Amino acid sequence: MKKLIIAGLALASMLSLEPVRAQQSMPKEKILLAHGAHREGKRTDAVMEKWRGYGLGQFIHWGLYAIPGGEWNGKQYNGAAEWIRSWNGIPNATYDSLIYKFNPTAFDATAWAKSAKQMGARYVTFTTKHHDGFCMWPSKYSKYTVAASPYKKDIVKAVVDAYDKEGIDVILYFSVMDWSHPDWRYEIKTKEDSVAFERFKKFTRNQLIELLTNYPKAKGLWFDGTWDKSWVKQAAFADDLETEMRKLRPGLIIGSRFRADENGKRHFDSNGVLMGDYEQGWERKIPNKIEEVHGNDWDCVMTVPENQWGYNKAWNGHIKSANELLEMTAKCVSLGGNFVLNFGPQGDGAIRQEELNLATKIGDWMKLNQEAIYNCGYAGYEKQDWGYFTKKTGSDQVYMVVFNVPVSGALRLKMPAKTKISKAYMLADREEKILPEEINSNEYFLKLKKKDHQEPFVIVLETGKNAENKESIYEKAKT
Ligand code: FHN
Repeated sequence: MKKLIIAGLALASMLSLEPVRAQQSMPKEKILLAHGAHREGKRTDAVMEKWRGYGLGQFIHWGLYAIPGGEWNGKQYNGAAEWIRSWNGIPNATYDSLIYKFNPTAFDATAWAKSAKQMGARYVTFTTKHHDGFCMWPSKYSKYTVAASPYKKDIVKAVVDAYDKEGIDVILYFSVMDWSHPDWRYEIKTKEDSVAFERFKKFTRNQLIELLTNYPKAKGLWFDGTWDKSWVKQAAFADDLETEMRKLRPGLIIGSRFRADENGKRHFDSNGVLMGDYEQGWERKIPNKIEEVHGNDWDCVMTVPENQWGYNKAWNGHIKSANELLEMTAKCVSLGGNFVLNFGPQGDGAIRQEELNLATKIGDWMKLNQEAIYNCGYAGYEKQDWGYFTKKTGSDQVYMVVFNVPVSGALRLKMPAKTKISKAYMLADREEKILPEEINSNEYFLKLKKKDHQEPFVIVLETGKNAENKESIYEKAKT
């Protein structure tokens, strides 16, 4: 009996020492699933290791919706510009005839890729087909593609080649929901719906295999439009298709939006385990604590205005500044995720000046400070008021990405127990050393030489083990 209790306690303490687990919320007993997650915990292969270290990415939403740019017959559509086809005022056929106007003479994939490179993006997610169903590649399974537009040329190929040339990995965005396909259904209510949806499933499979075959340089697929009942009920089909795609392209990266399990659970299966290689639920929101990401890989996709992905002429509401976006980048990296910033090129293919300016500003900062963003992740330190800690993967190098300097110019720093600062200096100027002043056990002030910083900056911390027992110097308050 005694032995049993000891074994139980040992197991319990082992469990509590374990890092945050992959599961979201574990049901009491494990449910047997035929189409649940294929793996628990993070992928450990080189492709995914690279993905994990990207830090910063670019999202591009480009399609026919960029031509009206959120405006139809002089009226402004209040939703996201790429959803304008769903607006009551517009007959579908009228929207679909935008294909005859699609001739983006200012489109220059190399210029896009160079701007992304300058910004510091290490991967790009590009819309091959958004909800309207228009294909940016000459798909042989659809007539609604670039091939039938005045432009004619394969845009996906141009993007993949140009970004690949700049050393930026490409992920292909694909909306399963397809508003213009006659066999698409939101829900399957009748025998006819069921027959039509079977055809739609085949069509979807064909297009995905076609994309993977045509663009072997692409590293992954970014799924969208997978929330409707019709698709959620296709657990077996989607599971088989995922297996087929992974077989065709070993190393392929697929997020948690692709398929549901047989109980209709999306992102996390009925046992609370992530389905896919990374959590894809962080859209226009960022977690606040490491516990919220459950030990999984994740990325956050973010718009510059509140909710506009495709080009919107109006560019209304709060427009995020470069510093706000950099703060989001640092926050994501500090919690082990990547930050992906969206761009919505115009109908003529040019990227609007406001977005180009943001990219330049972010890139200028990244040039000096990227060391704190690339191949970095959660440092294991308590969050502090001045900004975010990041840590170089596989080393003890810690970075303080500072956004708020107190009026005193002294940054308060709480280190984990028995960790000392052996050196602190500015990343942008390594000669600018900062002497840490110890103010309590594992607590320091870093007094900045300059208080009026206009831009965020990074301090590098070289840390070591604190062998001395300082408990006797700093007595804890008796309460
Ligand atoms: O409805 C889309 C939206 O237009 C946009 O593509 C975003 C990007 O993450 N995804 C969908 C909503 O989740």
